Amino acid sequence: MIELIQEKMFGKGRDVIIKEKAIIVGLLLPGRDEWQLESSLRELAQLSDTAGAQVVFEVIQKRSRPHSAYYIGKGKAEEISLLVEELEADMLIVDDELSPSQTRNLEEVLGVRVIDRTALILDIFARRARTREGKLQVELAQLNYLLPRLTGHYEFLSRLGGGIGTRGPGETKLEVDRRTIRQKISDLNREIESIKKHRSLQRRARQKVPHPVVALVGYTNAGKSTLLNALTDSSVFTEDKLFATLDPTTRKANMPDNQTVLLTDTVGFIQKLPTHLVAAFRATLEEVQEADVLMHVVDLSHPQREEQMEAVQKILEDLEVTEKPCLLVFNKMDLIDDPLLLRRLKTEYSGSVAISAAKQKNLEELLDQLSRLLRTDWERMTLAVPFEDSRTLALLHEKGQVVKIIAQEETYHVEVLLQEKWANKLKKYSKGQ
Ligand SMILES: Nc1nc2c(ncn2[C@@H]2O[C@H](COP(=O)(O)OP(=O)(O)OP(=O)(O)O)[C@@H](O)[C@H]2O)c(=O)[nH]1
Ligand SMILES: [Mg+2]
Repeated sequence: MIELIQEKMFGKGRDVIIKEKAIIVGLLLPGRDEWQLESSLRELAQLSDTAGAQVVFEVIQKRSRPHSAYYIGKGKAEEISLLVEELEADMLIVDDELSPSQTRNLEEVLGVRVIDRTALILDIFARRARTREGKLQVELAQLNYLLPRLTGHYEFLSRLGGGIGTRGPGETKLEVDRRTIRQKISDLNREIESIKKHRSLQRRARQKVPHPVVALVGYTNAGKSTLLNALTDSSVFTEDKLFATLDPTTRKANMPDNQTVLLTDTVGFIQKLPTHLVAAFRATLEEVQEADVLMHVVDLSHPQREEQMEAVQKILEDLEVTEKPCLLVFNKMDLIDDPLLLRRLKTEYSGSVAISAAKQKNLEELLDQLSRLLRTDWERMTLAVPFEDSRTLALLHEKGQVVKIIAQEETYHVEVLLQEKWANKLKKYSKGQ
């Protein structure tokens, strides 16, 4: 029976290294069609795989709303408990966030760990955090998630041993004592706050040479880091797994018109992104809020492309950045053999570009579109500044991007890119005025 199911779900002959076996479960609620649920569960299976669990069975239950005590119905929970025994599963993974009591009740019926979507994502983040800031942010999110779930739950978990849901960032195990956790949360908040200040100083230093900042945003696995690498000749870590990138990276890129921009790669978004995580990652996501232009990278080949775009849009709204100019980039076009689709998207989303970051296709068109967007923000002008007016010249260097200076007849003719505010202030120097 087990072999049969595994074969059905993963195909024959797949190399199965079983670390932990998981059963996944989702609810078919009114207003949600089966296909949406299926795709959400497929993503949950992918997340489970990234966290090191193998999905051995998938359960769907149709309900009008989640059961307040068990999420699924009690009868269903008992059915699953038989499955757990038969398949020797180590845990149940649930496609939504559970209340502390739902988790506890389910664990009592099943006798194995119950992990919800939030805990699973937090676990992946805990494994992947590399920088000090990333680790602090993940730990804060984990502790905030754990705090209301402590009563009895953790003693139960410790009885069941470690594994997914019990790991902290790095090699540490999560702290489980309530008082220590409260103290830790306030320490972490303080430390993150101080890192945040340091970041904003860094950002200000960066702005002394005010290159426009372009932030890459998009659903996890869309190809943001691959695109950053392609455009800047760097080698940021990329992987065909969810959440390869956690910490923002900024690199310089040269535009066709010799303008320099700063490209920032950020953490990928996902549907039902845990609120604890968004809150904890505020500092990192500020990179997005500080950007002049956004590039929204979409995996063109993904069957849930539209839903993923919507999920990203929602998070951008939460971050209050929808007013920023945004270039829509359809990536992985090499996987698409449908010229009609490309044409349709081009009409539907005017100004969008289709590229392949991995195959470096259509990158020139992307850069052209990007320059166009940047130009709406940065005005290119040529100013005539008298030799003796060294203050204005200094101001141009400080606030603008000086492209070229020619000294002629006691005047500097300065070709410069300026943001609107400064362009207006310095208009009087404009040649031809
Ligand atoms: N076929 C194809 N694969 C691509 C392309 N761009 C990226 N990929 C692959 O897609 C996977 C994800 O790429 P990443 O660049 O890590 O994606 P990301 O958006 O940075 O993902 P996270 O950091 O996890 O949010 C990798 O396996 C890449 O090799 C492309 O243009 N074509
Ligand atoms: Mg990445």
